[in-house]
Amino acid sequence: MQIAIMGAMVEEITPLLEYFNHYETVEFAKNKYYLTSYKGLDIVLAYSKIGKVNASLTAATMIERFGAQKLLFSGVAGAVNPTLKIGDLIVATKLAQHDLDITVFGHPYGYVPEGAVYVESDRGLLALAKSVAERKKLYVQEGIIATGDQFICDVDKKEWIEKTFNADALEMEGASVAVVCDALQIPFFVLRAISDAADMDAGFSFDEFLNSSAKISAEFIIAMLDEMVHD
Ligand code: 3QA
Repeated sequence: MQIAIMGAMVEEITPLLEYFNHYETVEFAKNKYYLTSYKGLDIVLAYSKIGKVNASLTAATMIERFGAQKLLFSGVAGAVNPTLKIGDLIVATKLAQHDLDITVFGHPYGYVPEGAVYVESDRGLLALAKSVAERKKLYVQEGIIATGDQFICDVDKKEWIEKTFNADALEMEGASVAVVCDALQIPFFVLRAISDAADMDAGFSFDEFLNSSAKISAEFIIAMLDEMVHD
């Protein structure tokens, strides 16, 4: 089984690279892909660089060029749902692109013809996350993640995303990865630990908590890999 693990920023995959320790580096399309194996699982690891376009390229590359059969995204997110605090984990049940707008033609926000507003995560991976959370006595909230090519640091924008997509958290890559995986029929899921509340203080909060929250997410991914080894 070849498993892809991706983040957007180097900080989001550094805890995983440090954990795996030995890996081979392959360069492709102006990016680096790290190949390793963990307890018999073949792993391709990469950070895409920020945003939907970069994330799409990386997800497609991991699947088409490196043969990934499942994709796990690990990283940080801005909280929309006020129950989510710094360091809390959220796993996406479904994801939408909040910056996609052809509403003048009568379509809903986030929709393009032949697409869908929401792409759903793989149920098997969600179930796996749930059982790992129970075993580790960790709380992982399930919810809707909204994605767009903007760092949100404004309460009005955040509230618009909340009411338009019923979103619980927001970030800049998840939904694009979801579209790619859905099209290529690869089970995926997106896990994020909260780094900020997408408000006025988001920039400072993000800088302060990027590393610690990225680590919380990465550690949960490793616990999931440990569980995958057994099936
Ligand atoms: C944005 C990163 C991008 O990959 C999306 C973090 C956390 N809080 C967010 C928010 N709005 C949107 N997304 C997020 N990630 C950071 S850009 C800063 C780069 O600094 C999730 C995310 N409020 C690099 C140093 O110059």
